[in-house]
Amino acid sequence: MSTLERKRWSKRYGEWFRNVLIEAGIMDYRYPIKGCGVWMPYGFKIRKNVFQILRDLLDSTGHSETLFPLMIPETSLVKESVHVKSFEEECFWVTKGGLTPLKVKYALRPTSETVIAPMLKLWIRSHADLPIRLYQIVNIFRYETKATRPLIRMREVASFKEAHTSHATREDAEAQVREAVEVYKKFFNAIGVPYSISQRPDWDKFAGAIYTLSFDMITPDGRTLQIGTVHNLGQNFSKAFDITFETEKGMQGHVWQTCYGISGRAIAAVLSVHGDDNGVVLPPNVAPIQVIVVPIPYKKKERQINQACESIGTTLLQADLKVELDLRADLTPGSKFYYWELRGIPLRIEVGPKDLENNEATIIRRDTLEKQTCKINELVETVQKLIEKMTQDIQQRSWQWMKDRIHRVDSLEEAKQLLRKRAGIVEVLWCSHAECGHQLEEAVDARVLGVPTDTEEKVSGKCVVCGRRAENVVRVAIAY
Ligand code: 5CA
Ligand code: ZN
Repeated sequence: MSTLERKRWSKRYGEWFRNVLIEAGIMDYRYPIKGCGVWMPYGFKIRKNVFQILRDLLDSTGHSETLFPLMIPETSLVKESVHVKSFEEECFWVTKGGLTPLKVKYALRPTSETVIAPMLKLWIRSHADLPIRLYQIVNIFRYETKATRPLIRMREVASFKEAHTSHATREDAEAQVREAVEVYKKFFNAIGVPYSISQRPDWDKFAGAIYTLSFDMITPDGRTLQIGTVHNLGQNFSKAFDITFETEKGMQGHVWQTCYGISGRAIAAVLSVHGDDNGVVLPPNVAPIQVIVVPIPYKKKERQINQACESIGTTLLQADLKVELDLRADLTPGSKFYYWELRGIPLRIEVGPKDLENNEATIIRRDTLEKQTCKINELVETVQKLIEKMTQDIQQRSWQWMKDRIHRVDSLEEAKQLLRKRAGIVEVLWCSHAECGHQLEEAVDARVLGVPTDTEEKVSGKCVVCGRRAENVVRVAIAY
């Protein structure tokens, strides 16, 4: 993809994203409730692949999948005082059973700390029961008041992976936070999505957490999107719900907890970072179909060409590739190309009369649109190599793209200019006082993402706001 194409497409990113979701058969957002979308068959397959990668990573690191109820009695939700303050306004409330008003109303889960806590209280007796690492992939509901956007800001977040862990010590919970960050890094690397990791400022952490680490990506229009968060909950919920255990020394203690979540935004991220004017570009491990075979019909040779395509399909299938044939007779090859490019299929194989004659096939990469011919007997090897190369190239390109959009500046004016141009993430030095953080947000008309935790840097210099000695680098961006 040329940078020119990237530029045009990124200028109208919001519109591009909305259109591509429907046109490529991923999500239909026209459901008659705001903030609810329909996963269409093709989109659902992408969703399944993406979440399978996450499931495998969690399953292999000591997490167990569970399923808790959707509804939370108000009496549970109110127990943690900070949590409820933030979430009560964001909940959808069930107030009636049939026509009968409920004595205690139920919230549809906006997240599940207060669903899981009363059960942990019953399950945890002693240090031998710890750690407990649970996760579930469910829908959650949030009455979002900011502009809703498909996948990015839903009111029914139909794809929400939440993990909840409990530990015997503060140190164990700390270690779990680091482990969760590693899991998320592996996940985003696997789907080729670049990220920065920052510790959110205190005024923007998860309600009920001690601190929040956030994964943020840069969207094609130069804003940022929070694509995953890891929270250290300390003992806030365990004290509110009285989740105690007998320690090794025979004392009673409250458990230490963490939680971390990833939503359909991760899918928005995959679709967004790799896409272009022709549609989405799917990394081969996420694509429901990796290779689409399209015959180029030629008079009197139709049957032979179709047969050659079928034989290619069988060969690739035997090599464990996800391959399909497009033998639709009512469509021209051109409209088939358009159709599959829009859907982001990594490789297209064409067989025309000339290919047939030379015992060859033509292969086109979706990401670069480069064409090459290949002898039929070398096809499997070539396709496998291309898939590997494309996986690496996609990842490398998107990381480079992101790195080019992180800017270090030393004045508010420069920061403001860059952010106004939607140039990505801006880093400045900061004294770490909340006061200056708020002033910074106001001065540059953007959000503080937080202090980097993915780089190690000895900070020396002055706070960009007050001129006192700086303690940290801080990232600022126009966030979605
Ligand atoms: N209980 C914690 C960890 S599971 C929690 O709810 N954290 S959260 O509020 O930060 O949400 C986790 C992730 O879900 C966020 O990082 C964000 O990427 C995504 N998310 C949050 N709200 C929405 C929404 N309305 N639509 C789509 N994704 C969302
Ligand atoms: Zn300052």
